[in-house]
Amino acid sequence: TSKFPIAICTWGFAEANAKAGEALSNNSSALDAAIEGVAVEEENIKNTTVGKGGTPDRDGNVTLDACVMNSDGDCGAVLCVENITNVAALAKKVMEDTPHVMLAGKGAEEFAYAQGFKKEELLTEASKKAWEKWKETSKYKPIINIENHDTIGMLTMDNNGNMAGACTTSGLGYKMKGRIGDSPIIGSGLFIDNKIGGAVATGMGEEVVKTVGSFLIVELMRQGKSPQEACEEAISRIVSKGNRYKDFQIAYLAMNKAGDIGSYCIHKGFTYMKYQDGKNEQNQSDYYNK
Ligand code: SD4
Repeated sequence: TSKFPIAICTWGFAEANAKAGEALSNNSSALDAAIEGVAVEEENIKNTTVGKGGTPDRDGNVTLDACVMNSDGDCGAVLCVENITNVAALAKKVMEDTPHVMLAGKGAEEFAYAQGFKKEELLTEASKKAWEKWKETSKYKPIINIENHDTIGMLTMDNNGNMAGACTTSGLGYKMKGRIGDSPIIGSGLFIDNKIGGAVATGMGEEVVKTVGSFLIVELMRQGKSPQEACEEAISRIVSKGNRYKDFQIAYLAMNKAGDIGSYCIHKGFTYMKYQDGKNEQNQSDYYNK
């Protein structure tokens, strides 16, 4: 049995993870496999936290955030983009075809059309109905594990042991217009150092950004912590700030250069997928609030 390739991703996105794993087995680069994998959820209209079918902001606009990072340490991101489904692929275009790392809003959208991406309506009938229902009360309270929490973050290791990753989301449901979360922020929603390992985050993005969670995990692994220990330390930075963590969920998933995997979250319920040796399995994460 060979250790590589490996694909892991947040939540029970079996099809997305299998897609990445199979691409890796067919010698795809780590980054292309991750982008192909997450595209399954970007295109899945039943996933109301990623891509097409994503929950809109409070004004009814579906705005997407995504980033990618490759094994050379190059990265790209798009923030608050409308009308484009495959925003992780778009983030790769920013990385490869512009002198920049991030493009936001209309600029990102125009760049997408110039690159041949299709203009699409991202608000589905179902998410429009749910938004109209939400407007009756307009209460904004993030719900742990459900509704607000199905972002896909993926880490891949190819046949040569090189790592990459992608993170893509529609962000928190009914967020303020223009709000950006952790998912497109390199070092927060995603970070890869091909010498050390990588990490991805899902959950209440504001808290991940405040603690630069994914970068923190990779740096802790650099200092000798296992992926599991590093994820636990990153969660501890958040929960040690006081009781507010009771109202939100954050989950981290990490992999080191040896292919060891760790995950930790605040509240029970986070799962992740692992593809290795041709097998695609769902795993439960350990959690803090017992
Ligand atoms: C955000 N981290 O925008 C994302 C939300 C998320 O599943 O993970 N949803 O803050």
